[in-house]
Amino acid sequence: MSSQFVPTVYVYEHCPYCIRVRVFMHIKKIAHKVEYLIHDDIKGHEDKVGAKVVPILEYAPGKFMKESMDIVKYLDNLAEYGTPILAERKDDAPGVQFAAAGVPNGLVFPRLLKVQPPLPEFATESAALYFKNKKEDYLKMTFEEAETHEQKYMEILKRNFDQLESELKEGTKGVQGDFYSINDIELFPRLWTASIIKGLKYPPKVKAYMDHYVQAGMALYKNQA
Ligand SMILES: N[C@@H](CCC(=O)N[C@@H](CS)C(=O)NCC(=O)O)C(=O)O
Repeated sequence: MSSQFVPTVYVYEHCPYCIRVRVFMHIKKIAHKVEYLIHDDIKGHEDKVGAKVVPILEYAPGKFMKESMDIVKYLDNLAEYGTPILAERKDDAPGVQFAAAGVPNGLVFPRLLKVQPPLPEFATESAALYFKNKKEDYLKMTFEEAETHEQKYMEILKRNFDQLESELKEGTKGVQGDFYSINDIELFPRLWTASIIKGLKYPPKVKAYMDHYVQAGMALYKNQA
């Protein structure tokens, strides 16, 4: 990457894999631009990486790569951004389970189409409909039905938060200790995702952990539903 070139990350606002790349760029203080793709603009994705997927990193003019962890590792190992900051992933680190399945999708997906103003990737009605159809297939129920399970999903989320709270260390920036690791790149985006839920209360250690990344520059959802 030439020293004048500012990389661009193409994202959907709601995409946790995109937050992996974005939060990493904030903690490593890598100057970058964020561009939003419209969710059903299939060509806009495929022209760059041959697939309908985000995040996409433009790492040199007209040169693109996909896969969030590949992007993060590529950037972390690029000499022009200094020494690598991420420790290897540990299977037994705090938050591994939460990162895998902490936030029920049924709580999040319907809200993504309710926040106002609409998220940038859902700027058109067809983009929102594309998302709704795809995610209803995935959930095997309509968003309206998912909303009837709200209480059950909130109980699951609360249980998962309590578990995470019991695992987290006090006052360290990363889950492994006072340094960052791949585990943080996996965990923070899942917590970020939950921030769309209006009125959600986080346990204190979880909140302090999240605040660290927010202070580094990775803002949570501005609007909730
Ligand atoms: N393995 C990929 C997964 C990325 C991924 O699943 N991205 C979702 C958005 S969160 C996506 O682009 N889905 C395409 C679609 O929904 O049409 C990565 O880590 O980058």
